[in-house]
Amino acid sequence: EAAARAAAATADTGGPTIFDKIIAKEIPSSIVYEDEKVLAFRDINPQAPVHVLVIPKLRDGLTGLDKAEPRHADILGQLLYAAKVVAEKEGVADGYRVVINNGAEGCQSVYHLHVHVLGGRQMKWPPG
Ligand code: DGP
Repeated sequence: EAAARAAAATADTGGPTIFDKIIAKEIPSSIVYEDEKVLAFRDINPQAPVHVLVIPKLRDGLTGLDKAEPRHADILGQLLYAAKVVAEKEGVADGYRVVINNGAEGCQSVYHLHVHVLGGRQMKWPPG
C-alpha cells in the first residue's frame, strides 16, 4: 500500500484528475455535502471511521495548496467552512482533524486541492 501510494504521488501535471469525474458524477461517490462551490464525499480508502474529502467544484489552478493566490481566498475559506459543516453532519464535531497533503513529500496523490476531514477515533500527534 505504501509503495502504491508513493507511485501515485507523482508530480503535479495540471492535467485532469479522478475528482473531475466525481464532480461530473461520471463515477459514483458517497456525497455527504454539496453546495454551489464545494463537494464533500467519503474517501475511498478511509483512515478513520469518518473520512471525508472536501473539494472545490472548480479547480481554478488549485492543483495543490501551494498554487493558492489571493483570488482563491474565498474558495479556501469556503472549503474550511464546509469541513466544519461536514464534521457536524457526521457527528464528530467534538473532535476531528482537518488535513491538506501538499506535494509528493506531503503525500499528495490527487492534484485537485482537497481537505481531508477525519474523525470518529482518537487522533495521534505527530501524524506519520
Ligand atoms: P491525498 O493523498 O491527500 O492526495 O488524498 C487523495 C485521497 O483521494 C486518498 O485518500 C484517496 C482518495 N481517492 C482517490 N481516488 C478516489 C476515488 O475514486 N473516489 C474516492 N471517493 N476517493 C478517492
